[in-house]
Amino acid sequence: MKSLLLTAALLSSSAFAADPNLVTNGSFETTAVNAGNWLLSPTLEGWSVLAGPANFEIRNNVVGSAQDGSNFIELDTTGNTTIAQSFASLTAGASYALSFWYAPRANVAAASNGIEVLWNGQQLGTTLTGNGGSAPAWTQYSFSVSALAGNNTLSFRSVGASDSLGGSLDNVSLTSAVPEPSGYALLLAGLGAVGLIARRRGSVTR
Ligand SMILES: [Ca+2]
Ligand SMILES: [Ca+2]
Repeated sequence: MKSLLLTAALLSSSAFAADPNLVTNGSFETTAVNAGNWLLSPTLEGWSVLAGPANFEIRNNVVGSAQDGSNFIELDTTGNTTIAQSFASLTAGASYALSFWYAPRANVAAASNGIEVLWNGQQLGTTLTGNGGSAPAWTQYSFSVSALAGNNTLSFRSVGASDSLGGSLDNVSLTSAVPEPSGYALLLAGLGAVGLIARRRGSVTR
């Protein structure tokens, strides 16, 4: 009895546990960068450069701290770039929750700090920018996006003055916005088992 109830509870809780991040290397931590340093890399796990100089600028707590982990990236590398990640197995028509953190670069004017976020080539929201000041803060942005059949592409591009100084990005996540149908099925199965046990127990003890 107890073990059956426990099983039902575990089934229902696991069905509604936080969905995993579908973004590969969304926090940009897989490339080793010395603390307090930065580098230009032609590769970055999970990501590709769609436009601009063919490098990623990965920074380890230099000119600002990472929002998550140690690394973050700056999109105006040696010029404005567009980086992207594609998702091949999303459910067509389903909604997904996109989240990321943006910060303007310290002591860089808003006209040079812009970043745009695009889902399947369509811009989400407005251009993110800000006057860096001496200690710029990270800001989280969240969007709901709908998946098309086939590949879906998330991209970020730096805009404004292309001068090797620009906005930063960290902690990108994409998660399923609602529980999967299998999650509901597991929950219903768990509740059904509990109800059946309760009825049986009631008939015996009465
Ligand atoms: Ca990070
Ligand atoms: Ca710039």
